[in-house]
Amino acid sequence: MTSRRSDERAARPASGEPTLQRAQEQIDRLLNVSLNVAVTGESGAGKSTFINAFRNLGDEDEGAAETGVTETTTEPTPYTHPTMPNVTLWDLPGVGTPKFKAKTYAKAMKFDRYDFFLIISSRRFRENDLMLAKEIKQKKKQFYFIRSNIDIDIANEENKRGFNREETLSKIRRNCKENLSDVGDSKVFLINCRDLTAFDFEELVETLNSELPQHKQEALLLSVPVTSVAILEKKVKIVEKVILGAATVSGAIAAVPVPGLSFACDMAMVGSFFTTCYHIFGLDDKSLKKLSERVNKPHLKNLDKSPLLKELAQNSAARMGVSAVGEFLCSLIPGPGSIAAAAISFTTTRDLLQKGLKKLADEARRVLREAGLQ
Ligand SMILES: Nc1nc2c(ncn2[C@@H]2O[C@H](COP(=O)(O)OP(=O)(O)OP(=O)(O)O)[C@@H](O)[C@H]2O)c(=O)[nH]1
Ligand SMILES: [Mg+2]
Repeated sequence: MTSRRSDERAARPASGEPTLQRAQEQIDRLLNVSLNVAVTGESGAGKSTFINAFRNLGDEDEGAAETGVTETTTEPTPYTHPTMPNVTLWDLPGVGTPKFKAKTYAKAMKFDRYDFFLIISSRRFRENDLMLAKEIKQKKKQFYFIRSNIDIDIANEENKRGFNREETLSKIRRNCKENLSDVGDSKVFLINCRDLTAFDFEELVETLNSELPQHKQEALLLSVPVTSVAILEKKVKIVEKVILGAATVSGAIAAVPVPGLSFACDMAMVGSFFTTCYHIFGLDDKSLKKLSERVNKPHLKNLDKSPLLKELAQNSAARMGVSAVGEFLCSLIPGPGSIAAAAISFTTTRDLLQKGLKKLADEARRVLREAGLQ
């Protein structure tokens, strides 16, 4: 009979880490990728409003950037993403105000420290918008041009005779591109900063995703709000990859139980892994409330919760022991009845993670279906 200690050793992959720990490490690694996004533009363009929407916060919520009808943001202010702590959106003061003259703005805002820039411009293209684009290009950085207040433009135009929504949007896009032609072929996105589910937000995410370095792409995708099924499915793919990467162990080892793993420790890891996913998929109560308001479907925030979601909600609200979530997931997989008392193999842990992911992803799909965001 092999001793408990040698079983343990045999069951561990070359790196010496069990699967769950690896999954947690991979998630931690993603959570630690730093991404600094500068949001710039003229005063009143919608910078702070965009940042709040991106962080899934209302303008009145605790921790939200202040927004207003007069010059509001007067210092470059970092806003950390609530789920992805190393993704920071920098709310820069408006350019071209008496306080921040266009000439000295780039230097004062320390343009070097950002990964990329979002220039937000509302209503009419301005000289300052072009100046910003030139300064950013000069620093050999990338910018994406956001034309905000599109909802207002459309509302103003739609009562005119012969109104054509697509033509109006194309006209605005063309106008921005033409005005930016001095700095090359620029990417322009039409956005309602108060509702990212409308207009070009998804195209913006798609473009950023294709242009950022791989590890930053994943950090970005995990941090964007779930505004559509396409975005949700991208997030699910990343988490799937994390699980598979974490579970890549040799076939022989994969089947061996790991009696040495502490049950309590594993269950805490499973719990914390899925609590992170729960927020990333927008299933937490706050996100559901925001979504229900945005799509004007009050019943969304009171949707019947599956037992797994109930556990996650409780765990998330209490910000304490996460083992109940793990225990619940364990009860879903066939195996030695009470896993608490038995060994847990790498294949078992991988199955558990995959089953949990599928359940959460299905919940998130159901929410989007109910919200009419397919
Ligand atoms: N309808 C609509 N309103 C918007 C949009 N973007 C911003 N607003 C409103 O415009 C006003 C100014 O927005 P802010 O986000 O405070 O603008 P800012 O660019 O941060 O302004 P400063 O901090 O002064 O530089 C607020 O009342 C917002 O609610 C948009 O896309 N659509
Ligand atoms: Mg502001």
